This record gives sequence, C-alpha cells and structure tokens, in this order.
Amino acid sequence: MFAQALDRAAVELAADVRDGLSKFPQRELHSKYLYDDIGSALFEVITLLPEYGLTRADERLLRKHAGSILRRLPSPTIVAELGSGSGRKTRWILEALAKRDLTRYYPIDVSAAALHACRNELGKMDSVHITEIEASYTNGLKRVAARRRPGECLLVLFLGSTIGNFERKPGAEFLRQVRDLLAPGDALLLGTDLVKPIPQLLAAYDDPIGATAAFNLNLLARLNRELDADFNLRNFRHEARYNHAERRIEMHLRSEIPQTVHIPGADHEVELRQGETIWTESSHKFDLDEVQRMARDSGFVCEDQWVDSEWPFAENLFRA
Ligand code: AVI
Repeated sequence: MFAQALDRAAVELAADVRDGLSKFPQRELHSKYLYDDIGSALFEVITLLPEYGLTRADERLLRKHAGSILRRLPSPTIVAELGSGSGRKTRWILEALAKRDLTRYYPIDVSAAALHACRNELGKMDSVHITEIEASYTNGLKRVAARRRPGECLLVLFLGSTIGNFERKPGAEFLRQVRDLLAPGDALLLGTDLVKPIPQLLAAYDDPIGATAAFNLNLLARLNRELDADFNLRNFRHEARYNHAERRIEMHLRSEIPQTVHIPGADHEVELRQGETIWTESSHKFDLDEVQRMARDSGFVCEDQWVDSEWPFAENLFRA
C-alpha cells in the first residue's frame, strides 16, 4: 500500500515536471515540489531570517489574540489544521482552547514527516487529543467532518499565508470547497500576508545569506535525486521579482547559459536559452478589503481581522 503510494507520487512528479518544463514561453515547476525533506528544513530556516517577518507576525498575532478568537466560538470546539507545519504557532490556539474544554486536534498534511514533527511539538499537551491525517487538504477535511459529533463546532486553521501560494482563482475555488465541507457556525481562521513596500518584500524573498536561494535551487537538486536529472545548479541563479499587476512575489530560476538538461526519470529533455527562467512559486499579497471579499465570494462572513503592528499580516476569522 505504502509502496504503491510512493510509486503514484513518483509518476505524478514525472508528469508534472514534463508538463511544466514544456510550457512556452514561461517554463514552470509547481511550488509543492519545493518541500521535500531538505526543502522543508530550508523553509524552517527562512522562517527565522530577520528579513522574513511573515512567520513571526503570524505567531505574534496568535499568541496575542488566541483568547479573543476562541471566545467567539462555542463549546465544544474541535480543530483541524490544513498543513500542519511545525505546530509551533498552533500551540497558542490549542492552549487557549484546552483551558476550557477537552479538545481534539486533527493536523492534515500530505507529508508524514511534517505530521511526525507536529506530534513531537504538540503531542504532550494536556487536554488535547491529536489524530494525524495524512491526506490532501480537502480529503483530510472530509475525514474530519465525518468524525465530528453532534453539537461540535469545527475550527479550521489555514495559517502562514499558504493561501498566497495559490493563484487567485484556484485559491477562491479552494476556499469555496472548504466552506462546502463545513456546517453553519463553523469557522476558518485564515492567515494572509498583506501588501507592503516592495524593497521589504524583495529582501524577504532574496535574503543576503542565500537561504531562499538554496530553498529554490533545491528543487532542481530534488529532480537530480529523484528523476536522475542532470541539472548543474551552478548554471542557475535564484531570482525574486515583484509582479505589480498580480500583487505577488514570484520566484524564478534563471538559466545563466544556454544549456540542455536531461531528465530520464520523466523521459524528458529541456533546452534552456541563456537568461530564460523557470517559474517556481508565487506568493500573493492581500489587502484587508480583498480578504473580506474573498470571504463573501466563498460563502463565508469575515467576522474579524487582526493585523500585526510590526509586519503587515492579518489573521482573519471567517464564519460559515
Ligand atoms: C509557505 N509560504 C507561505 C511561503 C511564502 O512566503 O510564500 C513560502 C516561501 N517561499 C519563499 N520564502 C517562503
């Protein structure tokens, strides 16, 4: 069963790489492939960088406002989290909840390693029963919805502005799917990184010690490891750009020379011109009104928004 799932993942990676690198004029690799074990460890480093204030802002807001967020929700409330991350930020919500009730917490992630890290971080909390769900966000949420007991309120956490890594339209569709899995009165706590001065954004995604560059380049290294590709990483350069029209940071990998790369595991070969880029991630930035519109368009009501005073970032409470 486990081997079959691994095979399926490898086949999907190969197909996505073939499709993405065949796109013209802009080649692409999907950002979900940034997060193998090395990429996930590099992302944890990014969250500590002085230039990348996003994760600290998210955590500050949760630490400061967990009590008032939960006062808006009835007892008993159970919690599901989309993308368990390290579990560090979630502690504030669970601690506030555990003060009043025994509760159940369902971290949902496709990565077994992420779920394991989450149990290590949160597994010893009194009054919190953890059940890891290894699944995609929507399949996982379906499983949580099936386990809820009558009268329970479900709080879904989608923190860290991961919604910003979706294109805007698929992001809206995703929120609608989440809404459809909830019952009236349930809630979604959505973290969103806000628009801010462009130099501040560029520094956050192109830091001086090169952690984000390593995170981005590791995607090619992953294809070398898993698909036997022959990307020479020294012939590529990390690039972060701000796209004004779309209000997003884009990460690209720029080919420094004309080169042909072979990817036997995907049965593919790609010719890159000098200066051509492979687009690897978008990180959309929001404003508060837009987030309220996103709530309405997906069938929620945006009940409250909390904004960090140091790094423009908002925690938004949507009610189904
Ligand atoms: C996970 N996600 C919200 C991060 C972001 O800011 O878009 C991923 C990241 N990419 C580069 N630095 C951080």
